[in-house]
Amino acid sequence: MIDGTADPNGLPGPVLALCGGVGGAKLALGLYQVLAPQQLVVAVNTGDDFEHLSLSISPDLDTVIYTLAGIADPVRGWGRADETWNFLASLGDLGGETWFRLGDRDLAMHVERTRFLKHGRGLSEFAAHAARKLGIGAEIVPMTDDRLRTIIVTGEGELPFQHYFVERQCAPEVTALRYDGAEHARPAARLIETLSDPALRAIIICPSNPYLSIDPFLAMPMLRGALARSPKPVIAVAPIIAGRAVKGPASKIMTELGIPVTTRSIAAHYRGIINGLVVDIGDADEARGLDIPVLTTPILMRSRADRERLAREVLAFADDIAARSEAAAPGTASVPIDSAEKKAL
Ligand code: FO1
Repeated sequence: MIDGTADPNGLPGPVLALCGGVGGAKLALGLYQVLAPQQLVVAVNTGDDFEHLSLSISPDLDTVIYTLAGIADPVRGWGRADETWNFLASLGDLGGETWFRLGDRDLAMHVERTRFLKHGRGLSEFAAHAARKLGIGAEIVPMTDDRLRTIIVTGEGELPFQHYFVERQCAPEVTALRYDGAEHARPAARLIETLSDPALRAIIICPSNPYLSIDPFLAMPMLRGALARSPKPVIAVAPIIAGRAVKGPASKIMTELGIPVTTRSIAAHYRGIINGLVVDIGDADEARGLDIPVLTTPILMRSRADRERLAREVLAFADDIAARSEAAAPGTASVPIDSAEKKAL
């Protein structure tokens, strides 16, 4: 098993997970359950972030934090369990905006984050603070501290992400997507440090929506380059099973963009970035003949046992790919990003 430099406790090096909200957070939780806390860094999409009711809202970060802290609502997947909605009801009584539902418990996160940011402290600092306060041992980092916003180009014009996703319930036809600010956004410092860690074991792209949740990462040229050049295994878990999205509007968006809803399309989407793809066992035939290593296994995560099994299998697959590339070209599997490259980042 090639898993980077062992730490003083003999643990393999860290795993970097890239994820969006509800769907991806399930695998991040599985990884959290099977790894030691210090072995996991979760980098989270911030393209969905927005300012609403004068508050700074980071939905995917909060979903990952609540999920790993064990306080996420198990049915909705977003927001907190045992939520009450008195604030929202009172806001509605005053004729305020209620299309984006902020629960009473959840509200504290937005108020405190807004205060942090107003005092010039970054989103990375707030995420680390909130994770620590809620008892999470793993590191949770926003993909960037800079402003980067996903804009959905539709037949009805351009819509900011949450207006498309929540207010319009993904109804408008998508013709394109753009990631405002991506060209100049810098990946978060901890994300770059983790990517350049010689002990890094693997990079896992969680089964999040490639267009809405992962492309905002890849739209940052520096990050796309660093992932493409990484000597470590980069493994994606497909977000679709048998031609349908596991969660959310991925298949609707792919159809509207004229992209076949297949695991082949996912492999093509991540070409040049990934060196392994995990697809559902039911899609084994379709994935046969892909030009990258494929692991076929049940990928639907309904229970804790499902999440843990998938996390373990993904890690073993990554280790196997690292071992194969080490055997083919000894030494290259552990080459870190060099300092000149780090400076460029
Ligand atoms: N999703 C909804 O479908 N409706 C909501 O009213 C809503 C409110 C909300 C509040 C806080 C939060 O952290 C997430 C919230 N989400 C809501 C989820 C969010 O819009 C999406 O899941 C993500 O942005 C997509 O990953």
